[in-house]
Amino acid sequence: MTRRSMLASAGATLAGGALLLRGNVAHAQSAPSAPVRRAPAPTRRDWLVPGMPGRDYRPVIVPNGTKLPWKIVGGVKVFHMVAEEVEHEFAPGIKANCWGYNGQVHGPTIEVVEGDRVRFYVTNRLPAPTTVHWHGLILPNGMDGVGGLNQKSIAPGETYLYEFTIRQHGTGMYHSHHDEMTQMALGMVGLFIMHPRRPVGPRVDRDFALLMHEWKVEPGARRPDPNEMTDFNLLTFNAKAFPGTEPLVVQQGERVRIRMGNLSAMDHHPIHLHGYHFRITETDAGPIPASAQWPETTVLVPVGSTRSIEFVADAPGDWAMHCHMTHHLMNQMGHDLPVVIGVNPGGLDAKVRTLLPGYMTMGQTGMGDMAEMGMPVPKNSIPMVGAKGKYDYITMGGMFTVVKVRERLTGDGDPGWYDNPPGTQSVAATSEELSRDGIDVNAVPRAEPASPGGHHKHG
Ligand SMILES: [Cu+2]
Repeated sequence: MTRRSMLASAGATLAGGALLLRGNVAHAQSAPSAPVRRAPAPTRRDWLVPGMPGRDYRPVIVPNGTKLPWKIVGGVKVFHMVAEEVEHEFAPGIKANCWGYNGQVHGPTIEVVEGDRVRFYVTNRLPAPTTVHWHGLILPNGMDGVGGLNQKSIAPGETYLYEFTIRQHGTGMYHSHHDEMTQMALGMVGLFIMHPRRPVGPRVDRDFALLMHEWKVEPGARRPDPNEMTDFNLLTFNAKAFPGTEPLVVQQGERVRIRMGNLSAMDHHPIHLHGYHFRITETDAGPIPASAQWPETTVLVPVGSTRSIEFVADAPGDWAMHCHMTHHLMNQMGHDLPVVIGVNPGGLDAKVRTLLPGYMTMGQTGMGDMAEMGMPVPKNSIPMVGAKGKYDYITMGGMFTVVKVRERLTGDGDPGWYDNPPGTQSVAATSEELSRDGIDVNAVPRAEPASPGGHHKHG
């Protein structure tokens, strides 16, 4: 009998004990006349002593994030989550009134160990009912948190109790499962990290966790629009759009894991890491055997899923990591604009200026120069792309961050920009280099046929 099957069979009797507890609390608060279903008392505990950070696991790093604190009562890890309205900043310059947990959007990351007994009190301070669903977790049906199906929804002012034993390890999530479209769009999501009780696989030195989401915050508005279906204008890692995203800081030679979850409303995200080949080591249903792990440079993280990747950080530098859907690299107002690339405004600007003083046609060479030239943006909004980089303007926003690998780290903070060793960086070609290699920049550009029947002629 494996440990998992042992836990599973013992857990069947424990589910009743958990119901009993929940029933008592709910009884006292909300339903004095409802009959409380009495379940047989548990015959034995199906959980282990609480796993402790440092001793039993190395805590995950959540860039821009927080963790949910806990205490131990009678061998059980006890948490308290408060669903409430939260003012959240997506990037410097844009804030919105969201819904989250414990003052955070997304909610704080939950971190536990396989075999832990966990007890979550959930207090609802929202004006609407809510529930918490523990996404990807193996648990008793009555603890699964689907409003109406598995439990009464938690009314405003009520506190409900969820209790179960962690019977797996890997990366899960949590989110509201009442009026999902509204409540998840407003931010009621979080990560649920479960460490193995004993080490599995190669030791990981840095263990990062990112949760992806997408939002519609109209320029100037203060409330994300939960009704949006396609035109999201803030694409986020841990609820931050670049340049609000913290870098992932790594020392050269370390083994790195990056856990990624996706609770966007409508979009899967292919996350691409530069400079490395990584392995996809885990889905939300657990680890992938080493023989079945895929080498990749991009990992597709579908909505409602998690994926973990691992690599050894042998190459120092500032390596971009971003969603490869290019519209997910734009911030507000990067969408739905007329195409004016290549347009010669001629006398148009002067004519429009008689009506709109200061008018200037923009975008004839694309979007890249728009933020850099300081295009004014409406109140409570941000430029559609980027931030100043070391060498130039970084023409990406949204779901973009940087993995900063350094030969030697002096602290855990942002080490600044990477200094490329001389001779290892792209710079403008000199006339000596051009003449050495016979490159005439004014020559007609050439291409050659690439198929046997090819008759492509150009130059
Ligand atoms: Cu994306």
